[in-house]
Amino acid sequence: MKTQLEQIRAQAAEELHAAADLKQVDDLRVRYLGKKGELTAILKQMGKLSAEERPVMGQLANEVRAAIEEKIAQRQQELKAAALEQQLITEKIDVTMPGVKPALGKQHPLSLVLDELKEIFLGMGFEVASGPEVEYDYYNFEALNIPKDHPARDTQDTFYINDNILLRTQTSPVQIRVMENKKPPVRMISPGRVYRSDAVDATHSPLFHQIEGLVVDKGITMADLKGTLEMFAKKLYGDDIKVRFRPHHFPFTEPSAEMDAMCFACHGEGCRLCKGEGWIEILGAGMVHPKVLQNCGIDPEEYSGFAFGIGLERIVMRRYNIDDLRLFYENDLRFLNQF
Ligand code: 2NL
Repeated sequence: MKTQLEQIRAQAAEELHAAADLKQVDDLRVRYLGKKGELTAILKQMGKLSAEERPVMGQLANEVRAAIEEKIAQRQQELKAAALEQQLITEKIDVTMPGVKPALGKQHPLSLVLDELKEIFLGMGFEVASGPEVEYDYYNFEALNIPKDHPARDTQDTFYINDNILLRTQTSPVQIRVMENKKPPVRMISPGRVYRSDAVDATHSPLFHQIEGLVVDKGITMADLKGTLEMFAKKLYGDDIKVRFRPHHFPFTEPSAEMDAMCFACHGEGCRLCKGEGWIEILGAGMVHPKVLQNCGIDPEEYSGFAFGIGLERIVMRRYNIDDLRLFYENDLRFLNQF
């Protein structure tokens, strides 16, 4: 038995030394030390030995097991170190190689200019509010004093979801909701998507963007409207830009007006951009109709306000000389990369 044990020790050492990978080492561990392994098989024969021989052989068997275990650990260590070494050689990174350039996105011209407009109004103490694009007929029309037979309510212009619910045609419903929930003073803008049932062409789109603004407080007058909006035009187009107000009509404001700014390209001389007019239309505005204030629970005897609406696409088209509205929604990179 002694010879057998010595033989196992020597053979295991030799085979472990020759093992080429961790899998082979593990196979050897099972073969020598496992439950059905060679060493175990010998230990099972210990019963046949005499009482004097048994402890001697037992000790030897333990020594052999310890020796094999050590050899296994040693070989595993060697193989792991060799594998790492190999990995370090083959996976060497050449830091002088040119990198892969990540494709950078760009800001859409609509959000570029919207950010600028927001910044102007934030600077004048306005807050930015948003609200649902799917609205009740009440918030989009009724509360704004747009009567049932008004042409703006025609199904040709409005996407109705059912009798009560529609896609908002302006962002005024956001302002109605703010007035319902907040005691004046109110100083806010509401930028966002609006929807009209229009056929697509160079100047029409069923989806476009509007920025509406609203100021409500005690003693607000037409002078506040004119001063605020003139300041806005100067911040947008430059301090030397003049504005003019023309009478207009909106159901939700009284009186109502449209504001033109002197053409920023020709400074009033008349050019292609302003179609020879010298002026370009910037926005619609007016003093909030008393009925609208009343609808929101604000006493028109105590408070007054002004409101305005700006079409974002038109501002951006004139800024960058873009002649077709469809370019904004097609996401053609040849277009988008120009901004
Ligand atoms: C335009 C005209 C306008 C308003 C929008 C408004 C909102 C409330 C009350 C009263 Cl809650 N008015 N909004 C007022 C005047 C004009 O937009 O031509 N937009 C492109």
